[in-house]
Amino acid sequence: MTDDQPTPENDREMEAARVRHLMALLAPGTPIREGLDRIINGRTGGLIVLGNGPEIDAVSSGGFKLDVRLTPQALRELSKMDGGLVVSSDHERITAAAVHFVPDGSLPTMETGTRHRTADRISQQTGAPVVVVSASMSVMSLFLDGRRYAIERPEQLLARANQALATLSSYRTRLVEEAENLTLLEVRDQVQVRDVAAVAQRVEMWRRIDAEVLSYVSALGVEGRLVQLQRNELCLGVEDLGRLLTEDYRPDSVAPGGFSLSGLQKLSWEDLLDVAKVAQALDLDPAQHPLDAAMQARGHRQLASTTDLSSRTIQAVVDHFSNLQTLVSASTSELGNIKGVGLRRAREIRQSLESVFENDQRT
Ligand code: 3AT
Ligand code: 3AT
Ligand code: MN
Repeated sequence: MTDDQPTPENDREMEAARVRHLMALLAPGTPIREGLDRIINGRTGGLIVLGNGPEIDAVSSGGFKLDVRLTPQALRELSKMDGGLVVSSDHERITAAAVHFVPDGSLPTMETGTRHRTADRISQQTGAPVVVVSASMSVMSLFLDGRRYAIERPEQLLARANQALATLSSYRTRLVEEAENLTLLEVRDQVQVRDVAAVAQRVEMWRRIDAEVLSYVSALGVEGRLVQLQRNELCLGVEDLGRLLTEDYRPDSVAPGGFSLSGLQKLSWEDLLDVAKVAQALDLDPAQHPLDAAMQARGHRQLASTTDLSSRTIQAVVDHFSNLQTLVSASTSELGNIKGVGLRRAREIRQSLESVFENDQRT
């Protein structure tokens, strides 16, 4: 199965990506959001079609054509009239006001109020996103392709972002523990498929929560700065860890590009918790690579985490040895003879690997 096939999951993902993008365009700090907040604070309502063009004209009747810059003030004042607004696709201009929209009344909608029913149908009929500010409920919604999404207030979003950050932090702790455990097993040459899959699993779990945090950050706009800063702290090293893991353990039988953590993105949460399914999603065929089969690291991760060698030099060192065990037992002069290493770096490599291995003997 290729990634660009139009499966229901892909459709949902594309839709989710579009909603995230729109939520960022409607985030605090943008003129349109400031206008929407003014409408709410003034206890009036609004119906705003995001995007203009012939499809929108076809469902518009009455109102006034105009072409004014979209400012928070203009949005609020023009929304005081009955009817709705049309804004340009780039959210820069208001192109019509006091429009009575007449979308196809046979399109299904679960909404009750006329403003919300109309917004839902405009979006279904034209594909344009439509924002509604409810006068009676003081809430904002985004209608897109037959669905309604709440545009949440920053304090609601912040509460959930902070929860997600706490989860991200505990997942990070757990991931670091799994990676340390893997180091221990590498030193003892006792790594099995299940141990590698366990780290991959933790990286993917972390990534999912991180994606959630990022969607809050973009929906929070200017209010999301502190969440963003905390998130940045919690992502240090994780992406590298995922990459190093695949460089260390991709079996020679699996083509480059296979054994990729992105394969785990397709797993449901339930399947992700099952290491056997994780191993399979990493292209490790259970007949050839059962969970208790031994694996050996090439040494990318240890070299990257204990030395400051460039990735090119690390690659040269790794290419020279068949795995971490032989690398560790190599002499300084053998290391030094590798192209791009030299004696000084060879000593550095020896020292850092020795310290990893000695740590094990002390514990
Ligand atoms: P007011 O003078 O404000 O009472 P209006 O003609 O300006 O009347 P509005 O657009 O303010 O009308 O709409 C007021 C309410 O009328 C909103 C909605 O509950 C109801 N309404 C409007 N159009 C319809 C319709 N086609 N079918 C059912 N109810 C409608
Ligand atoms: P509220 O939650 O009351 O704001 P609603 O969905 O209950 O929204 P209403 O029937 O109360 O909607 O109508 C409120 C206003 O919505 C009336 C009118 O200014 C605007 N509106 C309703 N239908 C349309 C339409 N077809 N085109 C443009 N504006 C409309
Ligand atoms: Mn109403």
